[in-house]
Amino acid sequence: MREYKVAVVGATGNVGREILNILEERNFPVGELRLLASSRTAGTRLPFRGKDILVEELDRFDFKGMEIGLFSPGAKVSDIHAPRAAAAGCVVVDNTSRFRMEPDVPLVVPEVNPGAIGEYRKRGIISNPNCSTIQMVVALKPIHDAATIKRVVVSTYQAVSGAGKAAIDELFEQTRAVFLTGKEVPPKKFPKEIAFNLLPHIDVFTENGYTKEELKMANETRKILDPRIRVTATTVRVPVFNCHSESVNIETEKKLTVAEVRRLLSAAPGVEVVDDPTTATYMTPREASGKDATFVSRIREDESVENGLNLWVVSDNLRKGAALNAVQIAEELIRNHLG
Ligand code: 3JN
Repeated sequence: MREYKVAVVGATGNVGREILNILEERNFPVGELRLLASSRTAGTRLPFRGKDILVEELDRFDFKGMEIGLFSPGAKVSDIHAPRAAAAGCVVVDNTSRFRMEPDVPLVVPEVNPGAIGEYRKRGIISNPNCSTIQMVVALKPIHDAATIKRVVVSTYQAVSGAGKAAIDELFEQTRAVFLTGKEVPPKKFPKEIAFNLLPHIDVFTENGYTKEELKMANETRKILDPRIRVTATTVRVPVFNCHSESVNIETEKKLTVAEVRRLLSAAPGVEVVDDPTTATYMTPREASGKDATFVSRIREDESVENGLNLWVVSDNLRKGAALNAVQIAEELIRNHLG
């Protein structure tokens, strides 16, 4: 089998490191691997297949000869370097929000809309959706295919790992300080204290009162699944280290029973149903961490409307929500497009 020249951009971040783990775990056909980051972290080394690989400076890197770029350096950096890589012939899979809503850039979740990948030829860029969107659409897709979803109301419970390494440290340090000394630690990464708390505030507020994270979920879901679906979101940061959870309320055109939903989801790619009310069986973020699946629990009919459903959806935001989805896109790309 042919091997590919792969660049990982933003290699030292939470998602970058997870991309390396997943390339190794899934035995992705990497011939040459180049790791790139800002001048702040360039010069460090990261392990891959038993070797320590030098992290090089992105600003000075020439993408010529590279075939696949897995980018998670932040939207501002992707804005500059993703088009530069694409112009050099390196197909970019970008984890940031920078290109997601551009009409000539495909926004892809391989279990949901793999056919969209072919559109990469227009700009040389494929966008990876926001983590909260990815796990939701994986669960919605089989329901939409069977019964046509009209409207979705979602509330999220998002782990601090989604906000980066400094955010993980902040939850840890604040929790320890409150527990050991009873003292408050002033917030740095988050707008208020996150330990023993909840913040209904992810990304920045916009003019209509929604945060950008909430608008991302609505707009991206429509682009990936169906522009006719109405979506409203409330996104909440919780003091959980890893894995996002979501309470998802759905209205469909056609009626589905709980048994039918369970059957559809059990057969769906990437989904694992963990749901048995008789034994109080459901998924939690601690148990989903490090796993690949999107877990669905608490499947119920919403009896307050005609055709309503409630789901509890949990997934590892650094894996399926970011790194794994990006590597799955790259797998699809080499299987059907790059040759
Ligand atoms: O906070 C989370 O749980 C997810 C964060 C996602 C995120 C954080 C900073 C910048 C994004 C994203 O993927 O939408 C971005 C961005 O690319 O805008």
